[in-house]
Amino acid sequence: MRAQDFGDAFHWGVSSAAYQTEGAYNTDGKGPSIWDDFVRQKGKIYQNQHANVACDFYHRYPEDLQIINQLGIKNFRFSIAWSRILPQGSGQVNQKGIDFYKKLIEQCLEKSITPWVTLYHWDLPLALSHKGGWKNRDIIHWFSEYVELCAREFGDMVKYWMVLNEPLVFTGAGYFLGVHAPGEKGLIPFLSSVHHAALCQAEGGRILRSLCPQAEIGTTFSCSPVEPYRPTPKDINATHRTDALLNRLFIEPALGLGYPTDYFHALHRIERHMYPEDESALAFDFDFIGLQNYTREIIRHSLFTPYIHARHVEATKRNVPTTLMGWEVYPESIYQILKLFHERYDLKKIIITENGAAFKDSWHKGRIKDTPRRYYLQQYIRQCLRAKQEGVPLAGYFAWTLMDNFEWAEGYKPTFGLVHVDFSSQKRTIKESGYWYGKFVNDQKKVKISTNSLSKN
Ligand code: IFM
Repeated sequence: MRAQDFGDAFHWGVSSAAYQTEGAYNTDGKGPSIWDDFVRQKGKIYQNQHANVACDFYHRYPEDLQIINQLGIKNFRFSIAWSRILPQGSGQVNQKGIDFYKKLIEQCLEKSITPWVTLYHWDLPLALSHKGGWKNRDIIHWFSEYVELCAREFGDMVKYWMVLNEPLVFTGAGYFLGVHAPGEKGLIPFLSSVHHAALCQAEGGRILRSLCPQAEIGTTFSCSPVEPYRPTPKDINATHRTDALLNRLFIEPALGLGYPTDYFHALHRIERHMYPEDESALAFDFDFIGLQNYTREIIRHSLFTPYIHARHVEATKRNVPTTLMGWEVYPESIYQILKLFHERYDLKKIIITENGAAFKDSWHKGRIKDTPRRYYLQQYIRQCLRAKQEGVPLAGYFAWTLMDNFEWAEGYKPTFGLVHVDFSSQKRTIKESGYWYGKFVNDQKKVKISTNSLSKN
């Protein structure tokens, strides 16, 4: 397999997110976000860790861009922290925050690294959360103001935009399960947040298109192929319901298909939050769809799981190789999801905006040998090529993630980075996988794929 097999126009990159890397949580006028608040609540995050400093990317971004450059990676996906530029979420603009992102983007461009900007990667301004956050329909106005500001300030330098990162995760984990910020639980907070996020997704696209006509506009979805545990009608129906939730909930309204209520009837309750004009307001013609895939899910019927009556069978109980997240290593998942989205929706362009793995890294003579991560990337990329060769309009691949960072409720324990970060000294060390990825995306020569099976972690 060669990077060139994907074609010269293919976008190879690395992904990251503001809250997970920037630190500087209250520096230069930044306002607090829901995550700054959530991490302070005892017992929410592994070992009560936080991202007050994280990778200190706010101060060290020139060094990090240098690493991206050294590896010859040409595309860098990062997000803007809403409360760094609008500390209260709306109203007063923080010029120092604007200046930070301008410098970051300028330095990318100087180094011939193309910036790919995500507008919302989960760090809602706390002031807006106090007014109901994603549950409050006013978020459409707050979000529009934020998107307009970004478009006006950065639109002449940024071509590639993603409106939301994984809306199912921030609404599901944040407003239904309560395991992510802001820690709310229940169907009503979840469905109202879903509907407002879906409206913002489309409205954000419209604002970008009107203010930045040259822009390529996308949004990103977490997605996984789902399979029934047993071929029984109950498990098969549970799998359909899970598919509606995991893979269809946000893309179908964006495509003008409405919410996927066919299998998952509890979703009908979302209609209570809808105004007559919303059906058309949910749709937007995105230039690309970002898919983020890590694994597959095996689903069984479960009477005791409210609303969905389905649960996944944990990979750790299935005797399969797993990552530190407990996610199955299953390279074909990325092929299956690419085929599924292509065949179901006939999308114009798909970008894999995240894929990667958390493994324990080991030092060997001053270098980090993370062979399982290298194998993982090689095998998943191989499956992307397979999908592309079968006609999927795949135009890019971004590894998650540039460097080890704050993995939300799991803290710093699962390390996904191509670059190791020593959080006590902030020293960066490129891992074997990072060198491999840089070599692969540049060097057009054949890179041998190991046939060794992935070890169980
Ligand atoms: O770290 C996250 C990222 O913020 C969103 N997608 C999945 C990654 C790994 O869990």
